Amino acid sequence: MAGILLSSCLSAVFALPARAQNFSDVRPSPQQVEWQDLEIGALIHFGTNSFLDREWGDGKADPKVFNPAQLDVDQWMRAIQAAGGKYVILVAKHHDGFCLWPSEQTDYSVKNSPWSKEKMNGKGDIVRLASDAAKKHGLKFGIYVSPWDRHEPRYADSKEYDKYYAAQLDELASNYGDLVEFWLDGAGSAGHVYNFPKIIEQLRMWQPNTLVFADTALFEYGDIRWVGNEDGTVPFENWNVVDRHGYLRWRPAEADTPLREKHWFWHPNDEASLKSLDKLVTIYHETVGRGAQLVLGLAPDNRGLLPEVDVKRLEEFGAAIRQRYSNNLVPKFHILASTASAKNEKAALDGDADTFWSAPAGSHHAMLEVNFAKPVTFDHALLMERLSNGQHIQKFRIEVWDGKQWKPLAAGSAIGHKRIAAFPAVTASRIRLNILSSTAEAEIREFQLFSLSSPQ
Ligand code: FUL
Repeated sequence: MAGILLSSCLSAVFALPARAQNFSDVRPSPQQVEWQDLEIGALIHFGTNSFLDREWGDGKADPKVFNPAQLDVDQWMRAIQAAGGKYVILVAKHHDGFCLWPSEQTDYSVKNSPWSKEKMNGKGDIVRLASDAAKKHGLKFGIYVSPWDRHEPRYADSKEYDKYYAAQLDELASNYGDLVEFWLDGAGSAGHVYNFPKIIEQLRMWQPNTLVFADTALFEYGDIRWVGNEDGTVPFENWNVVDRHGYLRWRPAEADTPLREKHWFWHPNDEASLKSLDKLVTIYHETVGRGAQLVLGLAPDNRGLLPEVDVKRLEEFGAAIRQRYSNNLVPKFHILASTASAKNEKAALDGDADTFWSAPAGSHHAMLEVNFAKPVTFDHALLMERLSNGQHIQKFRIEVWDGKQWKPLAAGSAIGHKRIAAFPAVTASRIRLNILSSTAEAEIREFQLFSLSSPQ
């Protein structure tokens, strides 16, 4: 009997971790918290495809075609910065298998290009140039290394290819400084078995802080998930915790979309596909404004430069976002009371995302009110939830006092890292965030209001 009791107690204890997993208890790692604050990144595609008017190389292109005459990685980084980007991911190897660094594992790389031989004294290394330039411009640096490889003969043998891939990753992870993100692309990999846990072990040895991006179907234990489309939109309420076969994990969404419609690599005479400024602003609202990361695909041309029209569009985009969200009406007009609770609330109303307001301990419902001395007109609200303790808010409304009652302006379920709500302009002196339901006490970093149609 005692034996039976003991074994049933033991099995209960051992079963605990699986049963204890609960959405609201799952928290981000410090690296994920930091990464979510970056908000905008860039993904750079450059390789033999850029010289051959191709999107997906077949792995047979001669390295001799890779010969940019005016390569200027500083120009790439300046444009990313101007767009408001905080990190850059370089496609070190795309599906064609051509490596932008002189890998010792293959001859299919820049080392056999005229660019390296003639212009770089045989030492050409685009990963080195780009990672140095990123650092110089204050951008975090990451890499995309395509698992699918259409050149490498070992691809036909999963085990041998895993060794090849791990050795390449070893080179990249140990030679180019801190990597913010390691992007595993899922295209073309269907049916192929990769030993990703082993590969990631290798990465972690050099890079304990790198976040792994992968489609949930490709790699179960990724730190960042694909948003599910390349249109630059989050078409759902955005929760950071996802369930993968009964295993819950904090896995924020990254929405990647190219600056030119449908094209990740540069193509000649393709200017018409450049996304308009309006489209990019909409994309920002539908990604960053829905709590996801936005990654814009940029394509240097066959000179090795981002086309001037692309640079101009990136500058316009960055300026438009800065201009839209630079005039937060809350700290400008909110009347600060001197009570202790008002001081706590101030942390969400001060325009400083590093401070936060906590609802009373143990609460599942709370309000945060803004009071203006005289009525103010606004048409957008920006909310940021503090996520270090998990994503807790599950239902909210933004409401205004019309003199008699509270009227809803906007409503939703998830707030997450950021939530931007647009509504018809309204003029009011009392506005509140009504947190109708939260799994634990809500924590708000920012509650901001803007008038985008008519500046105040
Ligand atoms: C896709 C790839 O097939 C595209 O070529 C591009 O690299 C994009 C970012 O991911 O899966």
